[in-house]
Amino acid sequence: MGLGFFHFQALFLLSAILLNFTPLRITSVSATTFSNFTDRLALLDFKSKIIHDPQNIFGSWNDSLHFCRWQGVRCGCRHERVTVLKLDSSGLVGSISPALGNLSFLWGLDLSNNTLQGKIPDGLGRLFRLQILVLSNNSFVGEIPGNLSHCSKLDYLGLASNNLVGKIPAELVSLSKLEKLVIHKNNLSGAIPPFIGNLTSLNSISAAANNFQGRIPDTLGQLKNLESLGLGTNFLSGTIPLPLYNLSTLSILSLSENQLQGYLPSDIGLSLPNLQYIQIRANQFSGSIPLSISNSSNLQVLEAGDNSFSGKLSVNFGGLKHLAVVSLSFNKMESGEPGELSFLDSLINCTSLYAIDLVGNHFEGMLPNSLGNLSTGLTFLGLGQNQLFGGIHSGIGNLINLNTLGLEFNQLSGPIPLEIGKLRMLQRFSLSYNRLSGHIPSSIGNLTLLLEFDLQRNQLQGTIPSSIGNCQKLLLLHLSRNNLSGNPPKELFAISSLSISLDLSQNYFNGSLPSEIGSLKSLAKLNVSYNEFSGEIPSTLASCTSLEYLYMQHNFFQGSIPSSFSTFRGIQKLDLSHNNLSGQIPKFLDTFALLTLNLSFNDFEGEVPTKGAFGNATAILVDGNKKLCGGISELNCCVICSALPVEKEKKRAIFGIVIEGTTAKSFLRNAS
Ligand SMILES: *[C@@H]1O[C@H](CO)[C@@H](O)[C@H](O)[C@H]1NC(C)=O
Ligand SMILES: *[C@@H]1O[C@H](CO)[C@@H](O)[C@H](O)[C@H]1NC(C)=O
Ligand SMILES: *[C@@H]1O[C@H](CO)[C@@H](O)[C@H](O)[C@H]1NC(C)=O
Ligand SMILES: *[C@@H]1O[C@H](CO)[C@@H](O)[C@H](O)[C@H]1NC(C)=O
Ligand SMILES: *[C@@H]1O[C@H](CO)[C@@H](O)[C@H](O)[C@H]1NC(C)=O
Ligand SMILES: *[C@@H]1O[C@H](CO)[C@@H](O)[C@H](O)[C@H]1NC(C)=O
Ligand SMILES: *[C@@H]1O[C@H](CO)[C@@H](O)[C@H](O)[C@H]1NC(C)=O
Ligand SMILES: *[C@@H]1O[C@H](CO)[C@@H](O)[C@H](O)[C@H]1NC(C)=O
Ligand SMILES: *[C@@H]1O[C@H](CO)[C@@H](O)[C@H](O)[C@H]1NC(C)=O
Ligand SMILES: *[C@@H]1O[C@H](CO)[C@@H](O)[C@H](O)[C@H]1NC(C)=O
Ligand SMILES: *[C@@H]1O[C@H](CO)[C@@H](O)[C@H](O)[C@H]1NC(C)=O
Ligand SMILES: CC(=O)N[C@H]1CO[C@H](CO)[C@@H](O)[C@@H]1O
Repeated sequence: MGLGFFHFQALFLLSAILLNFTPLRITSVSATTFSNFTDRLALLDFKSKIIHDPQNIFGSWNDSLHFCRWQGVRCGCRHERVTVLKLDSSGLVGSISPALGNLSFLWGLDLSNNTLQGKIPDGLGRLFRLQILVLSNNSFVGEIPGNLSHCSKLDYLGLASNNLVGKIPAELVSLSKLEKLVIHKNNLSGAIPPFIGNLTSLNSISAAANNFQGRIPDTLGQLKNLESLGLGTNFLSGTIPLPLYNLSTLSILSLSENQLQGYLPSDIGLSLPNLQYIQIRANQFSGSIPLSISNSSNLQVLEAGDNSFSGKLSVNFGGLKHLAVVSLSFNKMESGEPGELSFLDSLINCTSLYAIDLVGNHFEGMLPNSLGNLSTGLTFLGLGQNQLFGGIHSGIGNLINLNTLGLEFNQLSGPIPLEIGKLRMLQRFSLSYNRLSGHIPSSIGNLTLLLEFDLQRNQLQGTIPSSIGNCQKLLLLHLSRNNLSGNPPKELFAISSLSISLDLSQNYFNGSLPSEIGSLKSLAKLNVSYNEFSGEIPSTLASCTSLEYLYMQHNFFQGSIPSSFSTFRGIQKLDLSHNNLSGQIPKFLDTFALLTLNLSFNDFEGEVPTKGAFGNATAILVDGNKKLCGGISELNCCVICSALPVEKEKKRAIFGIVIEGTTAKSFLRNAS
């Protein structure tokens, strides 16, 4: 396991724009009017299909109140006819009555964010005055009714976050007034139909997270009012149609997680001057990031990770005052020229900067000093998996709002600057797989919010500062493969939050493990292997009852396996090999669901159990223990117990008598 890398993903779905109707205004209503009878009946029928009303909305839907005063109902001024029904976020459970199709004066229907089920009734197609239909965030199933095409005044169609299936019905081509089509997070399929390009009033299409496939139709280029296009997380292929780059009004272009390919045109920043969001992550785009991006002066988010972009990144970001996210992770950016990271200098001007993610590229060079002058608003800095070398400048301590700092898998050298202690918001911090040297600064004790801290595979030396005990939220700590030494402070073993992994392996740690280790009650993986630990295995270790992996091999542990280990029921892999452990293999181990157990090269004695994991020769390693006997024959390790020479001295010590000829087996029986 291990962190590998930190990777930023701004999750951006065009959210449903929920409409705020103006407050309920009802002009004089005569209580004796019976003329608007059908509206009342339709509302009552609607009510009858709602099976759960936790906010008691329908408490006001009673006989003594005119229906125009019922909660969520609004009538027109001239006729007492329902014009708006707005019952969003009301916790309603049930289905929608087709009778709503009788509310023929209705222009606004918002039932979003409830738990309405069943199909969307095609009777809604009779609402020819309807302008706003919002059913987003419910549990509707079935297809989008083609009958909605009769709602020719519709300007907002919100059906997002339901379980709708099927294609976008061809009949909808008649919705010539439609401005917003919000259908993301459904299970719609088929192609994005070319006729969408005929809906020339459209300014927003939000169709992400469906099963759409095929190409993005060229006809979308006819949508001269289009401001946002969200088609992410579908199965779209082909290239971005060139006519789309003519939509100078476009501010959001969100196409991440598809199978799109091709280049970004070199003049993209000029042809799309209003771009605020470009999200094309996880596609197959290639070529370079066009310099003209620097002309998109409103740009906030550039998210182009997980593609095949290459070449030098020479964009001058200096003029992009609103830039918040630059994410180009997992591409092939490089130039082979010095000063490859100088684009970072231009980011100093971007005072809204929030995240920089360049993980997994081929960037080569020193970390520029300008890093410390980036916006203090920066929360994410990911430069891992590149070819960066040189030292980490102390200026990094200026980025006081960093939540994630990843510099892993580079060739950085020199010490970890003391100033790291200023990054008090840091939660995830990795410097693993570099060439860092010197001591772990004690200022890390100031990073009290740390969750994951990975320093593995460096050349760090000295001891672990006891201040690490202040990091009481740590879930994971990896210090393996360094030159660390001394006895780890007991404060380390008292970080009871540690739950994922504590890895101290392949250092020069010595001394015994403190009894505090029993505080690690949530820890799943403990690795202290390949060190110089000595003394007995503390019996408190058995209090770490969540342990699944325990690696203690290649140390100088002595004594026997503590009997308290019998509580280690969840353990899957246990490696105690290459120590000086002695005594018998505890019988209770044969009741554990062990995947592997390595006891080899110790000084264990007596009989190898045969039951449980011991019945599987590939799971068990016991060789290099001269005094063991028995075990299943496939183990092929030990003499049969009757052949084991009896150790006279020991028997004397225990029994005070010598029983010549007694087999070790019966000896053991006698002893128990
Ligand atoms: C809806 O209107 C139709 C006629 O247009 C009528 O038959 C039906 O009863 C009405 N339903 C309700 C619930 O008002
Ligand atoms: C009808 O609803 C109104 C508003 O909630 C309430 O004040 C009134 O008491 C209700 N009348 C009856 C008979 O339930
Ligand atoms: C959706 O409804 C729930 C209550 O059912 C509410 O807590 C939540 O804020 C609503 N969401 C929106 C976006 O209005
Ligand atoms: C969708 O509904 C769920 C459950 O009621 C709620 O938690 C969530 O906030 C809603 N989301 C929106 C965008 O309304
Ligand atoms: C759907 O629309 C067609 C054409 O206007 C109409 O004949 C049909 O009755 C509608 N279906 C419903 C259930 O309203
Ligand atoms: C969505 O559709 C796919 C196939 O198109 C199907 O496998 C999947 O179960 C559907 N999911 C839901 C939530 O309906
Ligand atoms: C879309 O508009 C074009 C002309 O602009 C027209 O030829 C075509 O038939 C229309 N498509 C549909 C499905 O109506
Ligand atoms: C973009 O618009 C210009 C001017 O209106 C036009 O000449 C050009 O052909 C258009 N390009 C595309 C790809 O539609
Ligand atoms: C940063 O902004 C200043 C003033 O707004 C400008 O003079 C300078 O050129 C900008 N720096 C970069 C690298 O664009
Ligand atoms: C760490 O915190 C202590 C006080 O809690 C402070 O004196 C010290 O300067 C801090 N170190 C760093 C590097 O921020
Ligand atoms: C024996 O142990 C090996 C290694 O853990 C495992 O792959 C294998 O499935 C086990 N065989 C049986 C029969 O449990
Ligand atoms: C359809 C209908 O009957 N509408 C009537 C509702 O009530 C008002 C006020 O009495 C009338 O003006 C509408 O004609």
